[in-house]
Amino acid sequence: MSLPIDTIRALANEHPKPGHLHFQYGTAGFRTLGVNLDSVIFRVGLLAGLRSKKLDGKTIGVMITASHNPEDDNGVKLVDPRGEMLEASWEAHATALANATTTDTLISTLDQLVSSLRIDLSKPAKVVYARDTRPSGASLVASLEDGFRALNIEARNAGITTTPILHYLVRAINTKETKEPYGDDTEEGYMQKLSGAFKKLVAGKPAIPPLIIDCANGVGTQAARELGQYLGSSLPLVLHNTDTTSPGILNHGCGADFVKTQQKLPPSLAAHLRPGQRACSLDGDADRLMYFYLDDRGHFHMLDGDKIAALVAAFIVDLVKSAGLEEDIRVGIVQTAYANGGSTKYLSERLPVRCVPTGVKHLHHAAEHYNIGVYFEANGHGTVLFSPETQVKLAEHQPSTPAQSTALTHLNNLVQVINQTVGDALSDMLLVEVVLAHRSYSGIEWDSLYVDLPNRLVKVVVPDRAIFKTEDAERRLVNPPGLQSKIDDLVRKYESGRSFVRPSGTEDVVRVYAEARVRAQADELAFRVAGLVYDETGGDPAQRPSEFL
Ligand code: 16G
Ligand code: MG
Repeated sequence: MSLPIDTIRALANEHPKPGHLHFQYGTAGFRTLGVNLDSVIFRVGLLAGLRSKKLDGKTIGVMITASHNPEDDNGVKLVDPRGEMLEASWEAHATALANATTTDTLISTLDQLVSSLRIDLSKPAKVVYARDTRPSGASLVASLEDGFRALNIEARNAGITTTPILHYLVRAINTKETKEPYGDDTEEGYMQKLSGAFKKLVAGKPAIPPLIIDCANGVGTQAARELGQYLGSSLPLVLHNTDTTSPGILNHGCGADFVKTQQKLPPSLAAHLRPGQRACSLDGDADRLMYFYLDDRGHFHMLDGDKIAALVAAFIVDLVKSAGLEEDIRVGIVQTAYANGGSTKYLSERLPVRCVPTGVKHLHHAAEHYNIGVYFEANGHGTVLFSPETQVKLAEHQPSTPAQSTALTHLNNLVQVINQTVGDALSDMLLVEVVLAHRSYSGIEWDSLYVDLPNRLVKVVVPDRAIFKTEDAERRLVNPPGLQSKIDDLVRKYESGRSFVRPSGTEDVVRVYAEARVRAQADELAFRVAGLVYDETGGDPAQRPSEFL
């Protein structure tokens, strides 16, 4: 069987590539201004079909979203059959297809992929797709559907939903009628699975006070609303920033990325949050989560991905011990260089910690090496993976005491409450609430598990970020030559100083991170390292990054 060239040609001609643009499938898939994405999304439709055929007709996911980015941006990513990120080797195929300049080159690129990857075109192709609430979403979905039409793909529209729900659906569809069904392959199935496990986990605990959720004016709004109905009084949710139709407000002055980068309360919550009350922010596609609270003096305290990891990992370690499975189940944690030094110290005293490069795919794969792998990025993206063998062990283990039995039941319910396909703000939120309920912690006790080292993140605009090459999980620069030793010399001057430099995978900038014992020192170190980076690339002295500009 060969490619339906005529159909592809006719449809491809309706989605021409803008001549001047280059597209790159990066850590977050393709991402740029929504108005520039028509051809890319059409071609992603084609690629999803090839990927499905290559995997013997398994269902592939396509999510149209630009997460925490501004409203005018959009993007697209592919989801592999178990609900995980697209296999890395296919990122290059996606990039090649997206950059084919004409319909003819697109068709020849497709042909090459089919033969080099030995794709059997007679296999069926199945896809499930969704989008977030961005205004450009509807027309991009139409482009995607043209891509599906071109390859005669069986496509299921999951409508407007969160990224993690789409990942859930992919896994649920592909595990239907297998030995390890992930859940009913509907949004209701997701809601039931998570809320059902949550209710069992908090049964018998004192009533949980209401939790405020900042929905970032994004797609998390409707999912949180629905989840709230399933949860009922087991977890009262109070939703804010729920306007998904007014222009310009998605992720604007709110959402998980705002909280993390500004390290402050979304102004829209100021009138609603009482001292001590727990609140959390989702990002624009609800795969990141930030908790926070105000203390008695009204000071803002952020509980980020590192704090979530510390809370959750310590809880799971304790449950594994209580279940009598300490010798059988190895719990480990995966972080990136952005993890606060305070968290790494706290965690390494309790369990094995690994550091990997930024990006969910790196964390996810590293976490798969543990029996139970907890991974979180400081920005609030993360989840917990239970290996297939561990899940069997937990399901079949015979406890010898009532205490062991209780701990085992909790672990089995955690397997259900956690969305293991990808970081999921709503699932992570339930997980956090479970631990807080079990530990009888408020935000204050949780926050005091360890003290964050003051830190600062600075962006440096450089002519060519591609010259920045890193090693050791992005903690050291190997290029430009000599720059790392200058950074080392600076860092040594600061108590508990740490700093690293890496090119962003999503923006045309180089990022500088620094932390130190006290705030002023962390700021100073960050700006001095940023200055070194800037000088190295020969920028205009007037534009040199400075705290004081
Ligand atoms: C993307 C990644 C996120 C990472 C961020 C880093 C996924 C799904 N998302 O949002 O994990 O933290 O990029 O951005 O992998 P940066 O490279 O611009 O710093
Ligand atoms: Mg996101």
